[in-house]
Amino acid sequence: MKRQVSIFIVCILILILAIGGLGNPAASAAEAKTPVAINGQLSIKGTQLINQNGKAVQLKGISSHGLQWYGDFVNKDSLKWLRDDWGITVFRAAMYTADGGYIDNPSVKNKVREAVKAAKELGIYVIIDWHILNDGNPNQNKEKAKEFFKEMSSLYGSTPNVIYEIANEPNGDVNWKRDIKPYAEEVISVIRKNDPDNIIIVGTGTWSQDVNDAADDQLKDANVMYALHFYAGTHGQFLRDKANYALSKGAPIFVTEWGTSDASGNGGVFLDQSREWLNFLNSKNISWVNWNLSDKQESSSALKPGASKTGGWRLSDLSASGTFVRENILATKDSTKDIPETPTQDQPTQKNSVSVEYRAGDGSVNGNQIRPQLHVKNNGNTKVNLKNITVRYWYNAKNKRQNLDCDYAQIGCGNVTHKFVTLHKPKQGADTYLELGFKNGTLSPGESTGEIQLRLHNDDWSNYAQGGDYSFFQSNTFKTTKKITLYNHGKLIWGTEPK
Ligand code: DCB
Repeated sequence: MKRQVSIFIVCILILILAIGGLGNPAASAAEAKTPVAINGQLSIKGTQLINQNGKAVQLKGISSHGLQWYGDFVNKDSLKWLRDDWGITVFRAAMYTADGGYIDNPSVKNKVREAVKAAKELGIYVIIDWHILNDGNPNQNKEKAKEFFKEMSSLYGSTPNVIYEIANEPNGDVNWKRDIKPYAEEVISVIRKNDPDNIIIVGTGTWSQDVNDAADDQLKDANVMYALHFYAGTHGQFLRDKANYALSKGAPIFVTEWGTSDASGNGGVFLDQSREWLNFLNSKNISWVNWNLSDKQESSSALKPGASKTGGWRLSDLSASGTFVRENILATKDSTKDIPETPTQDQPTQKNSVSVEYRAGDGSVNGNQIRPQLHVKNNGNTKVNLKNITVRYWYNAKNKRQNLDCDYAQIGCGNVTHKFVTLHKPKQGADTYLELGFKNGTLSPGESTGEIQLRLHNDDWSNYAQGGDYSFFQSNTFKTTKKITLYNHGKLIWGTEPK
């Protein structure tokens, strides 16, 4: 009888173990095929980060806070948790140079090495970030940087996990051509002696916002990307415009740092603005890393004060930012895709489900008003939420302050919002666009907004020369046009932007 009982218990135990094993297929699958096992050596094609099979890859992950302050959160356990529970494919080790960082305390380098070792064992990518900040000109510690990256590249030259970020955020009186580019050339040549191919990311002026400057004067190395950083409470469309400009010039972008907070790392959180940014980044397949993994009492921190330093976080341990970031990494866990053959400007995913019709409100080309009249129409078979849709009318404002009147809209002028955006670099037929948005309402399949009649004028009521404007053409009947563009959540869904 005793014997039967013990056999019974053993059977139960085996059963429990078996169920436990089956119950966690995700963990065992992750063990088998890690992000680096799948993607291997990264490189650049056009502006796109690609994997060893030539497929586009969008890495997503989180950055440490300053390793000299919050290095305890960086260890194999926390990274494993982030890989398995958050789905990160990349981790960034932010090694401050000033502020008690590497220059005064070179031993923080050991944390970087610990992070790389863990990343190798876990099969995730890792960014070694030379985190300049108060030392805004990277040349200030150039010799130290060369020494550091010489050592890192000699250690990791054949480790595909590693990405080098050689200047976090140049800022202050610092200029791409004069300061950053020459610095980058020297550091890159040091790295390339030991490491022929891993990705190198270079920061840009104004805390890594001036990707346009880098795009105008790019580095020669084939596997270089440029850092774009944003804080959702501070930086909006003007910075996405810079990113678009850089991409249009063929400059690859990596968002190695962004926050749900304002630019101080605190304030907010600004989740709507963050969502707008992530939609943009996802639509362009741009890799991103959130700031930051720490429990510091500031809104950009992912963890609540006192959270464990070794992972195992319950949802209640995550801050509002951490919760949002985790969800947005998990949302698109499998992030390799085939690269579309045609550029995103005229992409095949354009299903023409929403389109725009236009007519010119008066016959004059050189008058003191521009009078576009439009309909936005839903040709698809699902309902469209107008709140997500924006419309751009592209034209030349020649640096004059712009005004808009809505004369009539079937859906109500009060429902139509607008802004004028001056392009950082003018395009063919446009130095500006008028962007319309909608406060609410939906378009059922087949439905249209009905007429929206607009009038633009210069502040000084001087004349326009509409003849050269991208979106303008003379027609007194409504015609479908692709030169007025439509966006869903900021993603182009109709038309062709000017070049
Ligand atoms: C960047 C830095 C990063 C900084 C965040 C938020 O700086 F790369 O190190 O992190 O963005 O400001 C913050 C931490 C704070 C810490 C502070 C100083 O979250 O806990 O006290 O660093 O070490 C930026 C980014 C953008 C702008 C300004 C800064 N901007 N900045 O656009 O004005 O001055 O630090």
